[in-house]
Order: sequence, then C-alpha cells, then structure tokens
Amino acid sequence: MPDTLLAIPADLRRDLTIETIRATIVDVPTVRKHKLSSTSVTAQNYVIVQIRLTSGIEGIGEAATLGGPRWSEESVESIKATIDTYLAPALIGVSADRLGSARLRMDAAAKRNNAAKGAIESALFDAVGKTLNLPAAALLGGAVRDAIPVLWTLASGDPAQEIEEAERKLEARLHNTFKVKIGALSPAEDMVRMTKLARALEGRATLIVDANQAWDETIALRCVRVLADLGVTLIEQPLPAWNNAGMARLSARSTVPLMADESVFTTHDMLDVARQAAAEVVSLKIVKHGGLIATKSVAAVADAAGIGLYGGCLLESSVGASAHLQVFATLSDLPWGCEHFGPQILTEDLVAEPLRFADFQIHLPTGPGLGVELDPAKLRRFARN
Ligand code: MUC
Ligand code: MG
Repeated sequence: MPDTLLAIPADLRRDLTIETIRATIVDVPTVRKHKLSSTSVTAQNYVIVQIRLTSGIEGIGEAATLGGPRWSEESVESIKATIDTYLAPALIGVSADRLGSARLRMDAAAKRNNAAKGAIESALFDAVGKTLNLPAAALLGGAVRDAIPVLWTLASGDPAQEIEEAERKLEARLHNTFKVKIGALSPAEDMVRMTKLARALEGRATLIVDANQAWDETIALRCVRVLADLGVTLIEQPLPAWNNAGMARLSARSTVPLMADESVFTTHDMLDVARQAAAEVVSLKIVKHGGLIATKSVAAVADAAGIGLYGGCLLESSVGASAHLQVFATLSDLPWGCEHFGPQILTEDLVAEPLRFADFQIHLPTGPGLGVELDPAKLRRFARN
C-alpha cells in the first residue's frame, strides 16, 4: 500500500497532550438578588478552567456554585483547590481525547467533587472539539435539536416584583414558563405568593416550583394540594435529598409530578429514585453528575425507567450553559425543556458572544467544541484577587 494512503493530513496530526490546566475563581454580579430556601446570592461564583494542549489549542469549562457550599458540598474555593492539587496533576501529559481515561484518573485522584470534574471534562470536550472542528454534541452522539425551550426563574420573594419581571420576559418573547423558588418564606406565605403569581399570569404562562428540600412530608402534602389547584405543573425537590421514601409517598398522593434534583447526583442515585418511584422527572446538571458523559449516563437510567428529563442548571454563564446544551441537544427526548437562564441573570456574561435566546428557546451555538469563546478582558475583570 503506498505510504500516502496511510498518511494523516498535517492539519489533523495535532498533539492533544494536556500541557497545562488553569483554574480561576470569578465572581459575577447578578441583576437582582436570587433567593433560595438555603441561601441567597447577589453574585455568581464560578471556577473557569482553561486546558492548553501541546498543539496550542485551549479548551474552556466552568464549575458553578450557588452561595458557597450550601446548595451542594462544593464551593469555588474547594473546587479550585481540588483541581490544582489533585485533578490537574493526574491529567497533565494525558491525551485529551481519552475522555474515559481522564474520568478514571480523576475518580482515582478524588472522590466525588463532581463540579470540579465536570468543569475539566467540559474543557476537554471543548479542546477536542476545536481540534477536530466539531461541536461537542457531535462527540456525544450528535445533536437531534438546535434549540430548547428555556424557562426563567422568579426568586426575589416579592410577588409584585416577580409578576413585573415575568411580564417583561413574556413581552420580550424570552420565557413563558417560570420556575418559582419557594421555601425561603413560610409555607403559608409561599402559598399566598403562588396564588398571586398564578392569578396574574393565568392562561399566559406555565408555573413550576422548586422548594430546594425545604419541607417535611406533612407540610409538603398540604402545599402540593394547593399548588395543584393553582395549576402548577411540576414540583421540584420538596423533601430533603435523603428522603426518597417520603418522595414516593408524596408522589403517590400528588396529581402534580415531582422532580428529583438534589437527590440525584450519580447513576446509582438515579436507579434508587426509579426503584422507589420517588419522582416522575429528573433535573440533569453537570455539577451533580461530574461531566457531560456522566450526564448522559444518568439520563439513560432515567429514560429506561420512564422518568422524564429536564435540563437543569446552577445559573451557569454561557460557558457552563453551552456545555449543558451540548449534552441536552443529543438526548432523544427532553420533554420538560431546560432552565439555562443563567447567562441572562448576570450583569455581564463571560464570553465574547453570549448564547442566543429567542422565541422562548435557547439556541445551541454552532461553533466547534462548546461553541463559545471566553472574553479575556471580562475574565480578568471578574477574577478574584
Ligand atoms: C436548583 O436547585 O434548581 C436552578 C435554578 C435556580 O434558580 O436555582 C438553581 C438550582
Ligand atoms: Mg433545584
């Protein structure tokens, strides 16, 4: 066989060896205070990961947190320390396209720390995608959709402000489904607030709620009935993450489907929720599952159990949101849409060209890798000293 047939074209003969991994903490102000049951934020904290290959190509990823180690056990400080001390040394010198091997090395170097691992894997997908000139979605099986319905989260706690905010989103045709964060107020106050929102937006918007584990079973049963009467279509994590048995009892008595969020990090968690019939829907997030591939694995377990998929977020910028969209675009069915409103709640996004929101959908970027480019000036400006 002539040599020429075996020759790899020079532009594909790139060295994918991981040379450096840089983790930078950034704090980006939000346009308003975002209140959850366990915390509230006025700035989003991310760790931005930049992975440079020997070829000179750089991949980017992001780990989001919500109010320090309150939503989950990871904080930006712990994520950066884990990356610098344990994960980066385990990956330097490895070929970036060996994504499965990178995951095994990270798992051997550190237990859990899923947000840290997810940011690194996102950056590897970005670097490999840029090398091959393919979007990350192509490396995950290929996109079956180019845009995904996207909701907006109402979380100021003040119903008058929330109605006004929802009206503006409807008017601009950005969002017509709203997730209301409940659990910071008393259950009675939240039900009054929900009644005001449901009346004001009736017939024009869909409402779902997220209690972020705030209730016990007795309170949840009472509230679920009120929420059903108000037409709320989905109730996210009303009970603590450990209480799958309680979620199963509640689900059996609720006409509104329940969504698992904090109770599902791993495929094993997903299997347990399925076996106990503890939820009808699951929220998928890279920070919980530890990467794009693991997010697809959790989705596959849910799918096999007939549990509906929802594209979750942790208020990521366009960097983290794009990593999620690359996965969500490849899922054969995503009946509950997604919530990647993060880029719009920041006073400024971290990328040169933010993700596009139009007609109640968020659009998959078309470029290689994650399809977004960091804006170096913004990275410098928001980097924590
Ligand atoms: C969560 O628990 O779902 C997502 C949207 C939001 O407002 O909070 C996050 C986390
Ligand atoms: Mg949630």
